[in-house]
Amino acid sequence: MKTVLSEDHRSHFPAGELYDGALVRPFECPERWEYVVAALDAVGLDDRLAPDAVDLDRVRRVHDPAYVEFLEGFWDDWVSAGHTGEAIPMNFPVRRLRDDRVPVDPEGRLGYHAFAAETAITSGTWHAAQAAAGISQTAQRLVAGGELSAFALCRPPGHHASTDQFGGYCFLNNAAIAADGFLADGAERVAVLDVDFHHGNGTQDIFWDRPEVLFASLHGHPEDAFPHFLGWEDEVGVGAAEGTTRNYPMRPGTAFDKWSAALDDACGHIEAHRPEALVVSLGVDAFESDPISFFKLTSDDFTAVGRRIGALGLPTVFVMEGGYAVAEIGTNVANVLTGHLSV
Ligand code: 5XA
Ligand code: ZN
Repeated sequence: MKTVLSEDHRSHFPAGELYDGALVRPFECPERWEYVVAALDAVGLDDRLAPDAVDLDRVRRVHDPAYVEFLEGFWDDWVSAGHTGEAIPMNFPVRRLRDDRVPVDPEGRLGYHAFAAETAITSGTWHAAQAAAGISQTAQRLVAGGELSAFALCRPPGHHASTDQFGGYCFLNNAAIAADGFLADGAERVAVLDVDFHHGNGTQDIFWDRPEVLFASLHGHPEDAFPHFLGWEDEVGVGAAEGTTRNYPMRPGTAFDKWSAALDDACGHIEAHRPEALVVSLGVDAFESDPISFFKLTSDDFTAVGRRIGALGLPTVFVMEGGYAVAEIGTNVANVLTGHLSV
C-alpha cells in the first residue's frame, strides 16, 4: 500500500486552540504526522508518493465555489483589514440570526463560514488545506488506476468540513473529495466509512441527498460529544438518498465489543450498497487514551478494525482524520493498515 504525503501540512499550525476557557497548543499538531510516518516505517509500509497538485475544479464539485474562494483569499483580506492575530471565528449565523446574507467584513465572513470556534485560520492554512486535498485526490487516483488500496496522510483533516463551513480542525473534506473523485471517474456507487471518534457531519452534509454515496459513521453520541448537533441515528438521508446515511452514535466508555458490532452493521450496509470503491475516514481517536474522546478501543483493536474493513474486499482509500494520543497515533494507524493488508 502506497502512502501519499507531503511536508506542506506544516504550514498550518495555529498558535492557539480555544479549549477549556484558554488558548492552548492545538491537539491537532504536526507531530501527529511524524509519529504516523515513523510507525509506518517500523512496519515496512514505506512505499511513499508525493501528491500531484490539487485539482480545484474537483474540489468545487463537493464544496460551494464561494467557500473555496473564501478559504483561498481570506488571509489576505484579514491582514488588509488590519488584523494581526490568527483568525478565530466568534459569532455565527445560528438560530434567530440571518444566514441568507454574507457579510463583507472579514470577521463576519469568518463566522459565516465556520461552525465551531476551536479552529483558527492562519497565514498557511489554505496552503496546507489545498495540499491535503491534493493528497487525497492522488490516493484516489492510485486506487481508481488499479491499486487495491492507498493511504492519504492528510493534515489538516477534513470530515467536519461541509459544503461551505469549516470547524473541528477541518477546512476541505478530503474524504468526500476522494469519494466524489471515484464518481467523477465513472463509478456509479461509492461508500464512505467514518471510524473517527467524532461524527463526520461535513461528509454527511455533502452526500445527504446523493444516493450513489453510502455514508456510515461510528461516533460519540451527539448528546455527549462534538459536533453535538448532528449524528443521530434517525439521520438517514433525504429523497432518493434516504437510507444511504447510517449513523451509529455510542455512549461514553464504549469498548470494542459494542463498537465492533456497529462496525459489522455498517459493513453490512456497505455491502448492500454494492460500491465500486470505499473511502475510510481514518481517525484513531476512538483509542482508549485519546485526550479529547471517550471510547475504549485498544491498539490491538485497531488491527481488527483493519481486518474487518479488508474483509469487504473493496478498492479502498484510507484518509487520515483525527487522533490525539500522539505517542500512539502511529501505531494505531499502522495497525489498521496492516490489518487491512493481512486479509
Ligand atoms: O474528528 N474530529 C476531531 O477530531 C476534532 C474534534 C474537535 C473538538 N473541538
Ligand atoms: Zn475526531
